[in-house]
Amino acid sequence: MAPSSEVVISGKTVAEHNTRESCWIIVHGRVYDVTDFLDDHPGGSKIILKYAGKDATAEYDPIHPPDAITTNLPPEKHLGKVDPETVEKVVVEVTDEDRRLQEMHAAKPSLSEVLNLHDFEAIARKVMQGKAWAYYSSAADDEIAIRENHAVYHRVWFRPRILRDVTRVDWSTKILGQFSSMPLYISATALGKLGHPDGELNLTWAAAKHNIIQMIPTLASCSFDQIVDAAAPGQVQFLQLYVNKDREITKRFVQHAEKRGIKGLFITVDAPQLGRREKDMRMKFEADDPAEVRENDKQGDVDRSQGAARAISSFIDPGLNWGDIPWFQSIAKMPLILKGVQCWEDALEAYDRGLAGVVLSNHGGRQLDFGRSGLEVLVEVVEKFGEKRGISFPNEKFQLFVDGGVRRASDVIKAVALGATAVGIGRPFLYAFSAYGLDGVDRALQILNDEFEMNMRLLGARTIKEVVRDMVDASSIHTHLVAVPEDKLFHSNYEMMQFAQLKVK
Ligand code: 173
Repeated sequence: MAPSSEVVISGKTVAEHNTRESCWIIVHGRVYDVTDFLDDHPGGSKIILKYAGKDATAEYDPIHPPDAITTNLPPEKHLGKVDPETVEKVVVEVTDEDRRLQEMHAAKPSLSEVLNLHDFEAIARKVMQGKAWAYYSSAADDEIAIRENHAVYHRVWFRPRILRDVTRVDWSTKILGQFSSMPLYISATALGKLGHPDGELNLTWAAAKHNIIQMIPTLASCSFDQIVDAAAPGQVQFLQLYVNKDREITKRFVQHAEKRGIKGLFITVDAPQLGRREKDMRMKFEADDPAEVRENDKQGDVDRSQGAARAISSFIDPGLNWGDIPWFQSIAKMPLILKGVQCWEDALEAYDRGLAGVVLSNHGGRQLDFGRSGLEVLVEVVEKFGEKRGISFPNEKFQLFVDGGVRRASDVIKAVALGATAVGIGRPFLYAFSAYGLDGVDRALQILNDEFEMNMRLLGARTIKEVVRDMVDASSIHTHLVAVPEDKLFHSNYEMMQFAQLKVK
């Protein structure tokens, strides 16, 4: 809360500071002098100048962690509170795009007509704002890895067992010692409010209802505490961590998270720099006035590589290395897991250094293109751990997770049969809440549950323990070119990449 002695400034005064020479903005009812910060803003000065003298909250909210402005500006630039009565309401212009999206929203199928996770993607693509869709759906470079993430599941086939009494089937499990109704968790994804005003809270609420674990992202649109506060009593949450160059900030965050009851820390190790997501980059430019973009290009003011994600990721430390692991072990008691491991050598190193597990992942195909799918890496990791350390999986002491490309309970079951404790699902839940809010995520989890019941019975597995290695044939997993039926559902959602466009009418 602001101290009661806080200065109150009228909206009219704020409005007078609307130039590059003196630029004040309002965010969440507070006034900030950002004049000296303009050239340091990772997203460029232009976007701030657009709101000079005005309330920038609506633009600020989805892109920034809630405390970005207070931590980045020195205290003397926090000018005080604005008198809300005196702020000229920003008249939000209803654009043709807004009208089109409203129509699309009204035309959405009812949730009972949504039958699988692919459906959410197809609907989200139609109803989401272009920028949000581009940010969520984009992937690195030529987008080969994102497609491989899903395609790899087509190279694993089942060897079901028959004549077992499958009247009762139970697919609940434990993840890092915590109960989960299914062997999956909601993976961390940034900027939830781009898709829906309640952002990540949609995931928290749905996870509570279904007894599923949510991994809270460092770069959520809602604050960490909001997300923890929204959890039901006893609800389990994990935390995904981007490590700050300033280790004190990371230490405070981790220790705060532990105090708030977080049950596992997933340290992201595959993003020392953010991948190039060209769909996202192009969208930024298409949304701008082309003449203005060219003008700015000349001035060198706009860096084409700076999408929203890149802009807010500049704090991430590319210097993070194995030597930091003992430090993490000294500041946290909860299980530590490396997220973004892509070969058996690194998985083994994590094991030898006493970590609790690894997420085998190429970051949803958004980082290094041609990073292999988590599922393929899983097969190699399990084999080598057997060979080198004589241990088998799933294993309670060191747990393997996989994420990327999962759309069906059968995908999850394949990963479990190959040795994963659980899989992470990210984008499908974003698409679900972008189109339908909380009800969408609830439906997505319900669909997965229904799929589990059927698949467990048809596979002849009554519990997750009975989902064993012999139930799958993964002999083609390392062969990237094999004749398998194309997945029409996935491919009709996949959007062709674009080339740069000529500026002709
Ligand atoms: O994949 C991402 O978009 C991501 O991890 C990220 C990283 C930094 C800022 C925003 C998103």
